[in-house]
Amino acid sequence: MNVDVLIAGAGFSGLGMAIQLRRKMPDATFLIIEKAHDIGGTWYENTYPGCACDIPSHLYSFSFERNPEWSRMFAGQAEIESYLKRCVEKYQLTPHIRLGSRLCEAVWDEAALVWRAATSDGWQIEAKALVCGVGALHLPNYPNFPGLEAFDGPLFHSAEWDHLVDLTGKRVAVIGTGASSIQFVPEIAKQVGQLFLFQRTPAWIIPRLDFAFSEKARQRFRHWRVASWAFRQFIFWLLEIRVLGFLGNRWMRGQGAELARRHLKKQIPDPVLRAALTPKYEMGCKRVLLSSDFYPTLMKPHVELVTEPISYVDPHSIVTSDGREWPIEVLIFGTGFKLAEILQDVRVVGREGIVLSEQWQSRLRAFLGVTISGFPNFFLLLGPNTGLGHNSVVLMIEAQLNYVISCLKLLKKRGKRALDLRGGRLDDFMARVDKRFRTTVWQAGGCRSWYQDQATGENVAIWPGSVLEYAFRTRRAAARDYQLMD
Ligand code: N01
Repeated sequence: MNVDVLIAGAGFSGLGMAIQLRRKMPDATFLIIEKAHDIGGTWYENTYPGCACDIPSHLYSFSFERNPEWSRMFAGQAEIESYLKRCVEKYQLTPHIRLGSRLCEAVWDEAALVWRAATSDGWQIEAKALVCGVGALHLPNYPNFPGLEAFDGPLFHSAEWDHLVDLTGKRVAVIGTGASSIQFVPEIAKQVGQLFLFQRTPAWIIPRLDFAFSEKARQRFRHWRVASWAFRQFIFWLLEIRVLGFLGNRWMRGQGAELARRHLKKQIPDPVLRAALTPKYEMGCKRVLLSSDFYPTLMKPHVELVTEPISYVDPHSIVTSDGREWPIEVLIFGTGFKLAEILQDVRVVGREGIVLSEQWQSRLRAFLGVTISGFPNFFLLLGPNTGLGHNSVVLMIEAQLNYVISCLKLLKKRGKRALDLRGGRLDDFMARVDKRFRTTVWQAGGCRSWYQDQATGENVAIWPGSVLEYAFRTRRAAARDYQLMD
């Protein structure tokens, strides 16, 4: 099969790419391949109880496909998934999506200037451009505790929730207190008999100002498009200004930390528990979490926070380093994802036989998080160093979609067939990124996080700047950055 653009992944990134191709390059042919059996990416895979967005929904959606119907300030997983499905329907993408088809290999054919891709379901696809929207957070991290394989009960990860396991009245252990865990812990606590929550590092948590939009409010968003635009702008600026704190403004960070401390003090009257929940690194170094029901859940008599490190797991319990045994029937991992392994399972071979996973062995790197020297017409969406700690990542995706479209238009305008990032551009870009990190809270905030390469400590996930700056830098591809080929 031949297409102009092959897109891997049918989440926000991949679907956004297809929509922008439809809108801005209607003649381009494209195909989306998706490993899962439905569209939605993160919002298809994560179905744990309480799964929701922690960015206001009006901003966690495409600017070109605003949704006046959001039921709440922070929509739940099912509603976000339906939003994406509506986008698919509206732009008639279904015939262009191949589900249950994983990208296994993509090899650049230097003679024909095309990508030759192979999928898990045996398809061979020839594409002029390859866009990779496979996401950064989809490989569940299962810590390897001694004895885990002998655990004699159901065990699953938040991103692979086993809905067949009935938690009613059970003794359940949850490991991890990150963004996912603080969403499902309050939900399952309503059902379980006993909950042991194993915390390695406490998170900074601020109140989650969630509320349902009234029918009247939705009517206004529906009838006055300017209302949803203005609301979106309001949220954008409210969040965007926070970047100053992450980049080094101590006063601003102090204000955030004060809000979080007050929230903790108000909800956790017990000073011992409060101390255990107080972070010892600077706010923002790890993702700042939003919850108004996590702390109250920890106050419930059948919920216990365990801060001793886990030593091993045996068939019916977890044993901590103080020798204490925690008897459990179900084990749930809220332990996040393996970031460094993104695209490691896909053989991407560029010019002169360079293999992407080998090139990335020392570090994940891409120019503006999107292009890589030696891999012509290959584009990453939400690639390295384009995640955010302060604003909606959908804004970064949109900026990248613009950039990819501008690359494709550049080729069209110049009558060329391929572009490859010039040597040196990536090194310069990465040097600037690294230099910037030195003063940011991500580097200087005294924590280790999944944003960093676990071996080197380099931040490989976050964009060390504002969304505005990123959108400006990706507004158009500069021909001087690329070698154009025909
Ligand atoms: O994962 P996490 P997550 N032993 O990596 C702990 C996005 N997201 O799935 O901090 C013991 O944040 C780990 O402890 P520590 C969002 O970008 C978005 O919750 O490393 N504990 C931590 O407490 C988020 O950042 C939404 O010391 C271990 C937890 O497990 C990202 O997904 C909603 C351990 C992992 O937290 C990941 O969130 C949910 C071990 N060996 C998620 N290994 C939105 O609403 C790890 N931990 C948009």
